[in-house]
Amino acid sequence: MTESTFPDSTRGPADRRDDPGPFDIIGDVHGCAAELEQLLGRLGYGVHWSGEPGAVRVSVTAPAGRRAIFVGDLVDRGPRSPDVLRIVMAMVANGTAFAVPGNHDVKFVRWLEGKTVAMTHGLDRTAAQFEGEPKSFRVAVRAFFKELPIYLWLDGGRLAVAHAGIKGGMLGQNTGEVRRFCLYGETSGETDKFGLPIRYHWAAEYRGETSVVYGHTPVPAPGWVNNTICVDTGCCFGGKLSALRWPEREVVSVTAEGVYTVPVRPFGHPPLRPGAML
Ligand SMILES: [Mn+2]
Repeated sequence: MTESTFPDSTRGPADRRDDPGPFDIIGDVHGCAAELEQLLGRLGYGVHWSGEPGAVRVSVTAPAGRRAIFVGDLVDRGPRSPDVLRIVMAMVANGTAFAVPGNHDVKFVRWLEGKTVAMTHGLDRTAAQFEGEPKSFRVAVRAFFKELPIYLWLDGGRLAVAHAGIKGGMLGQNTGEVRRFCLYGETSGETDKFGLPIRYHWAAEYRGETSVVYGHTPVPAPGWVNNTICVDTGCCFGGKLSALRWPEREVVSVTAEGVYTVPVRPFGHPPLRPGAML
């Protein structure tokens, strides 16, 4: 995915430091609707489908006082991106969830807008799944993503959520550099032998007091690195879909029902940035 796909597709940050939660922060869903329903159930949410094929509706209830937060990358690679969007859009609309965009979501929106994008990294599957969807749904999906904040800052400043992470000094800012980091993390601008962008392990250098919860890089299991935790456990690759409960700091995971996309790069944090100061 090239960074040229990042323009003005999302809003600035959402300063919700006055909101203490509690929250259930959910990693990259990537079209895995069955696992999302299962995870939401484990967390105490109720997902209720109604309507006919072609006019499906969903409503979601939350456990008392709790809200979900999606770290982005709702689409691509998995079998049911439209249903994932239906669930998350219903939750954001009724106040039971917040969400931030991922790099896949931004690229998908550009495809929805008819712009020229490479049909790679699972976007081809999402496009095929949208063939049967009405224009009204496409319009609603685009509007949904356009309204999302680039990152969330929560709970008295103790918690931040961004798709690929955020560095301490970036909190409160909304520059192009910050927005690019939130979507893509620390990259070198080059691609590796798998054709994927080279990433660096920014979290290893993190020294901030704000806990940062992010996704983007599939890891075998969520674990704290300094004051950060990655909750992308590669569900679409046959791994798990995971949530971090905040402030409890408990991880809840469900196992993928299948391998929807064969991973080309092994799970795990990327290498340190050359010259990283630890
Ligand atoms: Mn992802």
